[in-house]
Amino acid sequence: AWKKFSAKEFSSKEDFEAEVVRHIETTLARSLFNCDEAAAYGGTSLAFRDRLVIEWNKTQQNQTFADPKRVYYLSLEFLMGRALDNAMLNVGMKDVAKDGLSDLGFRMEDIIGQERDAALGNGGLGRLAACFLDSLATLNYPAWGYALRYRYGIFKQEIVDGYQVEIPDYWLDFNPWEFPRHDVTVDIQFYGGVRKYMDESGKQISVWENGEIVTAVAYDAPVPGYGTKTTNNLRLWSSKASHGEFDFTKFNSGEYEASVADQQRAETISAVLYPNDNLERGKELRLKQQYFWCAASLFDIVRRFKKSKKAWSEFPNQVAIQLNDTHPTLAIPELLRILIDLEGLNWDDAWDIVQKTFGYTNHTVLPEALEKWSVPLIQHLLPRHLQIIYDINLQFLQYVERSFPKDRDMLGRVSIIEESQPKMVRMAYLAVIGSHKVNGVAELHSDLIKTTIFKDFVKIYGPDKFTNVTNGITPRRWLHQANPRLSELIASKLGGYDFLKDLTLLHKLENFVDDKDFRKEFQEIKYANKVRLAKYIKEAQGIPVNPSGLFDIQVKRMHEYKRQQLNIFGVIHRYLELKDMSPEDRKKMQPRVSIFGGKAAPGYWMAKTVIHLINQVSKIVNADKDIGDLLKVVFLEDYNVSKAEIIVPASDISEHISTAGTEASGTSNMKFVLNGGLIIGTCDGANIEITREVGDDNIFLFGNLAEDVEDLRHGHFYGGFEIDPQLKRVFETVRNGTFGDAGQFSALVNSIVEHGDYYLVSDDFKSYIDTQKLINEAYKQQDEWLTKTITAVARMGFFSSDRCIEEYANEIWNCEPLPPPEKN
Ligand code: 26W
Repeated sequence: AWKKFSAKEFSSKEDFEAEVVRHIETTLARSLFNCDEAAAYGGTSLAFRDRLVIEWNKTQQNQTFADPKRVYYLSLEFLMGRALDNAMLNVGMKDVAKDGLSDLGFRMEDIIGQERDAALGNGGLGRLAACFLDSLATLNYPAWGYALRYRYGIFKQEIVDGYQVEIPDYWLDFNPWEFPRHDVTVDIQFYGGVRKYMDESGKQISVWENGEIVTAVAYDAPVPGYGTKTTNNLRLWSSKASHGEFDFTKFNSGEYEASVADQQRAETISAVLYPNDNLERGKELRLKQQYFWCAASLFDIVRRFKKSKKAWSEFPNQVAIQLNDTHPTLAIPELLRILIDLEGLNWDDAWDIVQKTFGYTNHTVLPEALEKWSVPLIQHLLPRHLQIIYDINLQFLQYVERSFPKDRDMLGRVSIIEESQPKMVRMAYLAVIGSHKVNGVAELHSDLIKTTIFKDFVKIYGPDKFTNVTNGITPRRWLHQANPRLSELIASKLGGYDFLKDLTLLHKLENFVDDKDFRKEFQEIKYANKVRLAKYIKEAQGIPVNPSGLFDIQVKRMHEYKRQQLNIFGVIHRYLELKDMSPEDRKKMQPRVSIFGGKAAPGYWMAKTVIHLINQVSKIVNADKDIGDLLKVVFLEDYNVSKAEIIVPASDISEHISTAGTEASGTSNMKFVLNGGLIIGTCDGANIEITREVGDDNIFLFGNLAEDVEDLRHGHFYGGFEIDPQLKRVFETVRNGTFGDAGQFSALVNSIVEHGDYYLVSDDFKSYIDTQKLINEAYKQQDEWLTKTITAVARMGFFSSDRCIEEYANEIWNCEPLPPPEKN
């Protein structure tokens, strides 16, 4: 009889050590004599992975048996970061492992630090998807994530002479967290044509044929929940040449190179993550990626549904599919194609199923980010889908015409097809029409989509189709893992770690705002986290910073709408002010460290110019003997998830200063406050709800409101505009070459003074620097400051992604958790 592998926790550190050694010597085939940190990381990961895999198998078995409604989260991006620390948290026994590693001569942090980030995403949208997977598993929802297995994740950023340089991120050399499923494959078709004919009963049949086939191979990664055995699945598709396609005639006739070239072309589909954030460029390969992933995922979902032998009308009771932005919108026509062309359903039944199955989340209102694909491109690549999209549009427009016979422009406005040259398919409209619910990601954003981009659709479908689900973050990674000492302190006061599963319990911390010991320790932890970041800055960037200064941090993708330019102009203003002062006056000033980090899309010249300016300012200011510790400027290279885990707990003030109405939610704002930092921000995205929760004494808001943005922009063109004299002085300094490269930096200034200042930098500058002054003064009152930060932490419970997932489950997916059986 088989002895069942026991998944129980390591019984002792000796037990753990033996497992690590066994994996190093056998699984990794390495000699213990040259066991380095990389090998120790490998052995440790494999030892924990064994435990994870057992629960993963059981969870999947249990879900197959119970066959509940499942959630499928379709996202082109999952910014997972590192897996080992999270696996240890969820399996338990990290302490045992720490002791064991120490016996073997290693430090836990070093071993954790060996892992490369799984960086399959650009920014907010991808990290949100990763937080959602964590919450779904923790709350026992039967849920799968589907994405692409990119060979290259988001590029690695290097700063060379102050400029961003992109290095490929080949992350798959050694990845113990993925399992290739060479037996789980799907053949995906591209190009070809559509043949139509009548069958015996006179029904019109469409056959998509003679295309090119590429095979999708599944790679699975376990997603463990916290405090539960539930371990869900993230399935990533990799592309390879199909066996049928691999040209054996070429192969045999000596055209070996040509046949390998075909193979490489197929593999190109899943080769690289597109590094654009909020910018749509209409590239054919990107559309191929989208279809390849949607078609493979839907085939998989339908295959799983068919095993249960239920009627098709049951499909929406078994399957909820969430579209993470419009990137997976082709799943809508693809499901229709499967139901109608392959399964023989009629249009009305198929359409009913599709609408009930899909939900769509919008993450941006920036016009340049709204996806549109040219009709000729879709015609060429996906001829049958184009027909289906036209059929959807026809049905929809007929309905609109019946409902609004008097509004003559309505049809043109809401048509899925934009009548441009060439014609374009508006993916967001297709997503709205094909889904039963559409949500924004923070209250303001959800209101904005109803009054701007989807205004007509609110008239057509009524307001109930549109809803809000304010984003959240997982407290496991963003409190416990990133800030273990704070987590431990909170646990000591609250009587355990229940708050990691119910973040609203943090409110009890308000009872301790006046507790001297608690305050002292809270403050010490912040300081220790700043020391840790200062050490990292010294190692990585060679800049010495004083941890007692005010740490002012802005880390996020580089984009004009996020306004890193406003921040650096504010820094320059401060520099000029300090230079003007007498040495005595300077002594009264609050020392500051301005820290920036973030990647610019490789083709985004203006964002790269801002990076360059920050680095130039850093060079000049940091070397200025008059200034010393009063101002240090740092650009941290290659900002990513694992660096965020060091940066976030170390902030005093973080900047969330987008032009009002442009940042859909923001999620790092939540991370910073949860870790005892305050924020300076505009009335935008989730900043507004953070203010509601923490109270307006505990946040620094400034700037114009979203409702005034349009008029202000208009005024820039027609009324002309006044530039604040202090900002003018900053501009002159930038233009006269104080920070080098006067030519390039002039273009940045000109985007404001000559080209309309679209992002309202000049309108918000005064209120921004005034607010920064308030912050300097407030920070000097260390006691009050501490009260603010503790109070804010206590009031952040709402922003857990667990709350967020419960809202999706109840309002959109209509699905229930499936807790693991008591005994297994
Ligand atoms: C097609 C090009 C493209 C690529 C990425 C368009 C749009 C995107 C994303 C939707 C951009 C993004 O990450 N949006 C962010 O989503 C976060 C999670 O909801 C929000 O917190 C951010 O405010 C929003 O910018």
